[in-house]
Amino acid sequence: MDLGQDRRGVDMGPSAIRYARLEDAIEELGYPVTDLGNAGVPIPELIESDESVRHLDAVRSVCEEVSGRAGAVVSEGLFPIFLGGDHSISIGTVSGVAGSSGGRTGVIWLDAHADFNLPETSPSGNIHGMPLATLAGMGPADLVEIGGPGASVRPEDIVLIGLRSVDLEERNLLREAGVRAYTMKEIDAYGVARVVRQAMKYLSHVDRVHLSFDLDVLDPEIAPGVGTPVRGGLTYREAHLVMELINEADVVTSLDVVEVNPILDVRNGTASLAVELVGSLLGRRIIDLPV
Ligand code: 5AB
Ligand code: MN
Ligand code: MN
Ligand code: MN
Repeated sequence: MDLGQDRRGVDMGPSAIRYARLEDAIEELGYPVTDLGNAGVPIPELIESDESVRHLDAVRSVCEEVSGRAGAVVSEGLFPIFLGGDHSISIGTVSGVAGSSGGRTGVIWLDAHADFNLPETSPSGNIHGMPLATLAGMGPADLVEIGGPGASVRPEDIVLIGLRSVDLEERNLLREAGVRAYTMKEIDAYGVARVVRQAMKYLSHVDRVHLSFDLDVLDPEIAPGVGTPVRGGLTYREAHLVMELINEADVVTSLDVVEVNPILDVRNGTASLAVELVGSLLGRRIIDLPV
């Protein structure tokens, strides 16, 4: 889906990621994969939106479908991986995962942005800047209700990592909600390993963890194929280390891979890097010897 923002192309993200052989990469690790195909998404040229929140109705109906399908997969005890698409799909993925699993769902949000805007604070009207606030119960009522009434996750069960572009009013919302956030400053100052270990400790009380991976958390030099690039992101090795350390903690139970834009990409490099990083998250080792 690319209805949550105004630059065309992220709707082709899932094709690019499949083409970069995600399925093979996971099967090589010994896990069987079933591809459930695409969600039914209208193309923006065919729908009209005079909404102040761009394409609100269409995003709601897509996220409702995704939420239902997410819930069904989790109920079977399986690990769902959701390919975006713009980040508004996470309103569907996280609400579905959280709503059908019982207990508390924690969220790790890897992103250059906080995605914590409300319609009233958004500078763009784009829903991909609002999913996290929505999941915490604060977004447009129509979207908050997806997957069941009320918030899908508690603000204190959310950790943001990699921030470097947060709007002014969005900062106040994050502070008031009490969300834990590690910006690139903390990563530069303490190192990515310490940040990830602290984040894991912070989330140790939850029953399951959803990892929402916006490719724009990576530096645009290694991941140019994203809609909203911001300088100063994770390096190649930092990104792998984040995934390797999250794998070591063995807590993640569902995953989004979002915001890949093949139109802006170079030789499918961003999608290929996404596939590599999912491999590290799911346990690919450089060497199998004990150290
Ligand atoms: B993404 C911005 N904060 O709300 C807004 O890529 C950008 O899912 C949002 O992280 C970026 O429009 C959304 C300016
Ligand atoms: Mn995002
Ligand atoms: Mn982002
Ligand atoms: Mn984006």
